[in-house]
Amino acid sequence: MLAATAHPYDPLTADEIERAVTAVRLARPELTALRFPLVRLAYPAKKAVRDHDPGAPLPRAAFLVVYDPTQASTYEVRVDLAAAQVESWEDVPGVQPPIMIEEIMALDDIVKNDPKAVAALARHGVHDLELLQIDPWSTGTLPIPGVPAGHRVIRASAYVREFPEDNGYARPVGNLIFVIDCNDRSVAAIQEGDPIPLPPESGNYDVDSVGPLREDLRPLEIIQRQGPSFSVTGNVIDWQRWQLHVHIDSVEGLVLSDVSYLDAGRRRSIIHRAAISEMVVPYGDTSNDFYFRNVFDAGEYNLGKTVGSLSLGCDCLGEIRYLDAVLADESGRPQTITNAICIHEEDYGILWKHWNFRYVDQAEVRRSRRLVVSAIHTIGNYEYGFFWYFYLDGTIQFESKLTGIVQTRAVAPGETPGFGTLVAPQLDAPNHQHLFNMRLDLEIDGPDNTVVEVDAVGLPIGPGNEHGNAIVARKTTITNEREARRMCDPATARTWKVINPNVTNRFGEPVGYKLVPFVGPTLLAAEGSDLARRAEFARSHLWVTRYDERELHAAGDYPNQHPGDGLGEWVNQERDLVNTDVVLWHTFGTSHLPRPEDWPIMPCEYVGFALKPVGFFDRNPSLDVPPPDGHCHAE
Ligand SMILES: [Cu+2]
Repeated sequence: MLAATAHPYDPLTADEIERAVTAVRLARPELTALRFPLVRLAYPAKKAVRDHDPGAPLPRAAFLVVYDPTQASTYEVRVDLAAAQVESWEDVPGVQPPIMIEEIMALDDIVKNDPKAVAALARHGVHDLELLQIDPWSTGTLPIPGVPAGHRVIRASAYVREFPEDNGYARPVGNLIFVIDCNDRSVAAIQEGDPIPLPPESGNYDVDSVGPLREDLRPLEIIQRQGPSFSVTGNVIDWQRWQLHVHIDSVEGLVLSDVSYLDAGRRRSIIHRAAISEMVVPYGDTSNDFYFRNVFDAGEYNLGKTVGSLSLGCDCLGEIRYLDAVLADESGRPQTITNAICIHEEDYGILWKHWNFRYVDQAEVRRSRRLVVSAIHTIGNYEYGFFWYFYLDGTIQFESKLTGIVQTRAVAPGETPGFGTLVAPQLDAPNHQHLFNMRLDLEIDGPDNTVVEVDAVGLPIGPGNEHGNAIVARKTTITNEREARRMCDPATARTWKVINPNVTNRFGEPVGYKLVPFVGPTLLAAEGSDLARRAEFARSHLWVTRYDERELHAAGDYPNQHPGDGLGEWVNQERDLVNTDVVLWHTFGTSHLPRPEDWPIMPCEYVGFALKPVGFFDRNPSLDVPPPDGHCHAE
């Protein structure tokens, strides 16, 4: 049962994880080799959450994906936590759970202990295996030589380090890939071509490697003598009129729930739940080392488990509050990631201003600030920072910060890469994409909403528009999942407005929030390719579906070694979407053509979107923000 201060979406505690795993083991004691790729809260029914009185008891349950490597079997199990009893146990045939961290950790030994692999490395000039780095690549459904059906596969690439802290991505071993059978813990095949010399330069970026450092940066300090303007109670944050619940999920990472705004004493719902439902990073290089490389970081790698521990004064500045994350490892033990979520406020320039220069020479200006809720994931070579921003004017924004180290490929001296950029001598950074999908279960003043596509269009010259200057908002209601796939249109400043037809503002118009895309690419993999089927979600900027609690992950629950599932399948149900519980799925990201400036470590690249009120309020909701106090300088 929930404690009095708890929220129905509070993640599993360490104790609850242990209870759930113990219940699973006791239910099937004959299965002695079980692994636990996923242990998460079994989300209570949405209606129960909506109707939940704070402090009232609500049953708690856990959902587990359990893998038996001896049988290559996957099970989905639900555990009643109060009774510590298994409620349901289902066999899920034909799927592979995500790649497990322990499988990644085993790669070094598997490769270095395989005589064929050692001989291949020697052919490629690598003789000292002590510091060899082996990276894991998911494999999709491309043909896999030498592996029995149903086995788990990782393709592995190798990088040479000269000392433990050395950046291995500076020296990829070219034209050499190992196919690993994770069930047999063996090298099933070696895919190699002619040896390529190791690139000559190292690529380190720590202080000792890059000095001398510039000396003309003076301190810039954030001081909040009276503390921050937010409060944190359990996993619930209150800031200004906003209230929201946050936690880290093992698959999705940072999850927002129950986002509401207190408007003249009335608490108004905006987001029921928002999280990254999937993300795919496909590489565009056709060589032996790269043609198979695309990763679904959520469904194939458990994105949420890659969250890092943040430290004061570096990742965030000012008055910081942190929340820990407790996630199960694959043996089912709870692990605490301290300071996984950072909560702080940032100054954000001006909120609004007008200088009445003609008659009274008077200016009114207000400062903008935002609440920042963030977490940073490290997935192999890359960092993804997920940042949610809440503003004083009702705007919500999501930003992903992409940084870390670009993926690399060795090329022969003098060779110009066909599908990438030289970032150092003989070092190619192949072109690739980062495509995120945000599942937005919005709830604008209640559960029943409608999505309207809005284009700003100019009208042709004609009656009533004799001068050809007319601009109108062209509105297209998305009525059915048949029309659920939409694309951005920068020329018409296309947005998608989510309205509640049952609640009107003072103009008699339905209240709404609009999704403002920051225009970016969709998937570039060719029609008919393995990846185009598997990453169907990334081929449209927006999808709209009718809410179904089983639909959480845009590429399906098990994209690892799967031919394709998720949004592309679900919309075939052609469910009606008007004045009902709708879910928006927004694909956004970037096509990354690497620059020399991205090496040896990449300055942050930013992608994301905003949610803005449109007639949700009757006027600018930030008029009551007080003017700046005593900190303005005349010169
Ligand atoms: Cu990139």
